[in-house]
Parts: sequence; C-alpha cells; structure tokens
Amino acid sequence: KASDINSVLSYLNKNRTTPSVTYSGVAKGKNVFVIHLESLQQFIIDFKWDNQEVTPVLNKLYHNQNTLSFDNFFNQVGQGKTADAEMMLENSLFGLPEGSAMVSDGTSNTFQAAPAILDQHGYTTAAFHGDVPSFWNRDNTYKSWGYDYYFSKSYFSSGKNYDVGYGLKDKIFLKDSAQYIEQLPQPFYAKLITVTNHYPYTLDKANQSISQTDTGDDTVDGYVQTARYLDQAIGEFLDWLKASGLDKNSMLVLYGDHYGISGNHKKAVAKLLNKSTFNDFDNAQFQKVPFMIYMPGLKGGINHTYGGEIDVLPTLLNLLGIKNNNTVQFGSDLLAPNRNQTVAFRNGDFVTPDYTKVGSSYYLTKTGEKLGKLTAAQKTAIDAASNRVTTELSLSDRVINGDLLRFYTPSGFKKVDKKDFSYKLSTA
Ligand code: GP9
Ligand code: MN
Repeated sequence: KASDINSVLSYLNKNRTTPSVTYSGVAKGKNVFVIHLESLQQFIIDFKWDNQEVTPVLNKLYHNQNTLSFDNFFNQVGQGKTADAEMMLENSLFGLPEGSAMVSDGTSNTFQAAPAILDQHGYTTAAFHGDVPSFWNRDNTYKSWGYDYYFSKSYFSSGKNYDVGYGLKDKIFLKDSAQYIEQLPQPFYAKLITVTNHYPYTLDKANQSISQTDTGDDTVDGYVQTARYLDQAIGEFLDWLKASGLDKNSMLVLYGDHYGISGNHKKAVAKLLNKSTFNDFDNAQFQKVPFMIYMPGLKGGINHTYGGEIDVLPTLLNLLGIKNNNTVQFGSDLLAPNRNQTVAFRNGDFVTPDYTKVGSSYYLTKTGEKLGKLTAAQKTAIDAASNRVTTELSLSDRVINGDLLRFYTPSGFKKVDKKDFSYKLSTA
C-alpha cells in the first residue's frame, strides 16, 4: 500500500551518504559506455596461465592512471544472475531472493532507472545485446527503465558460426554495435552486454589464443579461453573508440556481472589459484568482480573500498554531476570518503573490511581466520552489519514486490511511460 514507501524513505533518509566532492561532476555531459563483462571475476585480472596474461587489455586498463579500479568490488546477484546485476547497476535495487525481478516485475512495475534519469538530463540511451530480446524479459523491462533503443539479435549480422552459447560472439557483436553507436545523438548512455564468456566456456578453434587450464574440471578449464576472447573483443572495441574520436568525450564503465566458476568447483579453483584449500571464506572473497571507470583526465588509481553492484548508480550519478539526494537507491557512492563498507549478498551473508559472514560462520576478512566465540566488540560490529544487511534486503524487496515506486516520484523526475518506446525492427 501507498504508505509502505514511507518506511523505505525514512530508512534511506536516515542513512544517506554524502557523495565525493572531489569527483562530483567530473564527467558532466560525457557519453557513458557501460560494458558488461559476462561472468568475469576479479581473480582473472593480472592472472597468468601458460606464462601469459589471460586478459592483457583489461589489465592495462586496470593499471591505467586515468582508470579508477576497485579491488574489493563484489557481485551481489542471486538466482537472477545477469538480470540481478542489471537491476542493481541501473536501479540500485537488489534482485529478489528467488527468481529474477526483471522477469516477474520488469513489465508492470514503476522504476526510476539510470536510462530514464539520464534521458531527462539530455542523454540518448541505448542497450545492446546479441541474444533474443525476450531473454530475462529485457524487451519489456528496458521500456520500464526508459531505454530509447534496444538493439538485440535481429539488429546484428548472422551467419554460420557467428553464435556461441547464448548469442552473437563478442567480437562481431561489438563491431556491429559500433556502427549503431556512431549514429546516436550525443551525449549518449550505451550499455553493451557481452555473452561469450558464459558457462560452459566453449569457443571454436579459430578463436582460441591460449590453452585451457589443466585442473581436469571441464566446467573450469575453458574459462581462460573465453575470457581471453572477451579481452580481445574489448581491445578491438577500444581501438574503434579511439579511431572514432569518441574516446575523448566519453567515460567507460566496465564490470563483471557474477562468478563464472561456482562454489561447486573448489578443488579445481584451489589448483587454479595455487592454493592448498578453498573454503567457504575463500569462496566469499572469490565473488569479487572487476569494476573500472576510465576517462581521459580522470584521477585514477586502485581504490580498496568494499562495495558492490548496488553502489554503481550513485557513483555514476555523482561523477556525472546529477543530483541524487531524494531517490530510492540502496547503494552509496563508492568514492565517498565516509561510506559504510558492508557488502550484502543476496542470501544475507556479507563481507565488511573486518568480518565475513557465510551461513552461521564468521571470519576475519583480513586473514580468513575463522572466529569461535565472538568477543563483545566483535558481536556488536557483526550484529550491526547483520541488521543493516537484513533491513536493506527486505526494504528493497518491499519496493519491488509492492511496486512502491508508483507511489513516489522524486522531485525533478518524470514518470516513464512505456508506451513511448518500441524496439521492433521496422520492416516497412
Ligand atoms: C543471456 C545472457 C546470460 O541473454 O545475458 O544471462 P545469465 O545466464 O548470465 O544470467
Ligand atoms: Mn551473466
């Protein structure tokens, strides 16, 4: 009911983080590229196999002085996987405890998503993905989010061996997307969702440029090959960006959406990482994914703050100089000096710079030491983090399950009308 939004707002208003002043507005008016790196995990950055870097392009970007890189950035998805990542990134709302919110609520709910916000600040907005438009109910959800354009499968080249797994191969996908991007009125916000580095990590011989790993686990060993392919595809895209001149007035945001190698492959992962064991604590830390923001002139460096996908939208809005103080968002600016660094996982587990919770076990985040009986100070800190996590997850669920944003429109925001959008390829 309508009044439910009040408890959400009163919690958020009490807990709002003041965004970074240093970074506020530094990307004002720039084009924004959001590049979704399918199943890419942080461990692959600077990782070597067969005496080679697996992802040389991304590594170079990661260490670039104009890139803000994050080495404690976690994926926070649940069953909705990619869809949960998209929901968090563009709405700063969590996915649901079960299923995918894009599927169950994407069509009918009211949202105040990144594309709609940016559209109302003069941006053209477009999403690109080389799979069928209906996957994860994107074709309906993107209308609710206010995307002007959605380029999906039928907009791209097709041919023998063009597809692998869930859609068009990344190199072809990004190359084709570039032609559309060149025609977008500026400034634009373009989201590109890659897919080749997706389980089961299969790739045709001609595109393999590094050997498989040798853990003996079939679901793990192809990962470096598809990750390498994704890296090369990004490299080609960056080359185009430079040649087009667009690099000069654009900000690039890259993120890994979720783990590629699940906790069921402990033995193989231990071997891959050269460790003797791989326990629940290690698996929690293994949920780190890349998050990088690149822009010419940006004051970069490797930032160690603990955060995750829920925090991306507030971070981007601050960089773009867009006022964001009356919105329903559960994350906080990753560049804010005094932010709370509790990272919630969808199942209620969490990581903070001090403590990691997995099920009923607690660990010291710095050392991985498992805690027995908690000291009074530990208990206080852990209870506070637990409360925060349960409160935020359940409030976010109430927003989605109750479609509560229909009862509240932040000042300066215009409600999205889905009827304004159609993503059909015109055949006339
Ligand atoms: C499909 C793709 C994969 O379109 O985005 O989604 P995932 O299986 O990673 O959730
Ligand atoms: Mn995914």
